[in-house]
Amino acid sequence: MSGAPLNHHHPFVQCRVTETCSSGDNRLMRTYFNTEHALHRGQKEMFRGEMVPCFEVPDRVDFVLKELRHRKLGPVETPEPASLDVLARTHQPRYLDFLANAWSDWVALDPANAQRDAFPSYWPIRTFRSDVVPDSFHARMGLFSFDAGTPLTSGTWVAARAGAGCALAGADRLIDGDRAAFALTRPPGHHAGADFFGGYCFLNNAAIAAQALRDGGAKRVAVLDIDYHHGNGTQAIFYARGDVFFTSIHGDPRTEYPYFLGHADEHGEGEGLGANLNLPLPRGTEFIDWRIALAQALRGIERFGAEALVVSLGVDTFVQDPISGFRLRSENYLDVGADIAGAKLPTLFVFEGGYAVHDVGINAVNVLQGFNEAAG
Ligand code: OKP
Ligand code: ZN
Repeated sequence: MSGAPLNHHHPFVQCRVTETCSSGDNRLMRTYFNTEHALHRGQKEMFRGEMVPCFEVPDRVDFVLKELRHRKLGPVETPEPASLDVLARTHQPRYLDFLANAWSDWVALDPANAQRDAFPSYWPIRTFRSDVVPDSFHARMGLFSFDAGTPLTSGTWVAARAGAGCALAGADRLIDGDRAAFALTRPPGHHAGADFFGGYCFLNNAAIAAQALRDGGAKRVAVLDIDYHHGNGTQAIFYARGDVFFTSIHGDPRTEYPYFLGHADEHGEGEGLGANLNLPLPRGTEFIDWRIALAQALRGIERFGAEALVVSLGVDTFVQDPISGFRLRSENYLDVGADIAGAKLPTLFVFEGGYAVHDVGINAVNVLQGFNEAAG
């Protein structure tokens, strides 16, 4: 982290429009790629009572990387993994401690566990206590998770930590004055809360970046989540805070994962009241209606007065996505990027979902290219 203190020369204060931001390189979008990502490679996931091959596979980001290089979007770099101190700005220390030791705890139960991924089976829902961290590893898995569809593997912690480092490096780029950056990483992050994993997510990369932007001098930061699934973790992390605005366009939680959060009447609480905007849409929604919701989200961000923007970039809104229900086409993603550029904010894209593996690269890079072309 650069840790640059806020002063009157700071880009966040000096300019919200790209032409006046001269301290960084505005022509290229730098990508921070998690070279450790394949260390997280789940074998199977629980899906409706059956173990099925994981949807969230290493190939996903390799297709994006290939497409980025093909279109010469900008340089690709790999930063240092996130430090525990920086992660603790967003996640609870007891959760980080659990994650860091989970794999060795799992294998300590039985050496044969080294060959199988770990899953939770027991959860402390209403009426149970969550303040006592159990000695049992099985119980800890449940305490720190919310679904059975997220395998914890031998390389999960290392991969996730390196991924958070990519999000942090991207935030640093914006602090140094760049117009935009891209954190290309998996596992994704937006379902992970301050102290829980789930939805294929362990560390909330977008939230970690938003916090780093705050710590780097941006007074108000917005997170725009355009993944098909509601970013319950990001919402929860900032729900009571007035300094980070969260807005999300997603499948209606009445029928879509993660089911228990993401309704339109969730507006934030306390200091955060008014700083949360959910735009749930029915399964089957086409781009024309999705784009109206995007305009509404962007109006919310403008009204909030954000100085920097983090985009949770999921492309599982694609018509052919195997686990999602919106109907966006590849060419629509160019418009998505252009619309986001219209916010005229320093923007960090953080890769999230997208499971139509062969199209994920084209779709994600279309957003970035559409952004670049509109940003000029
Ligand atoms: C993560 B991200 C399929 C059912 C849904 C969880 C979906 C997580 C999506 N096994 N499982 O938001 O793209
Ligand atoms: Zn998703």
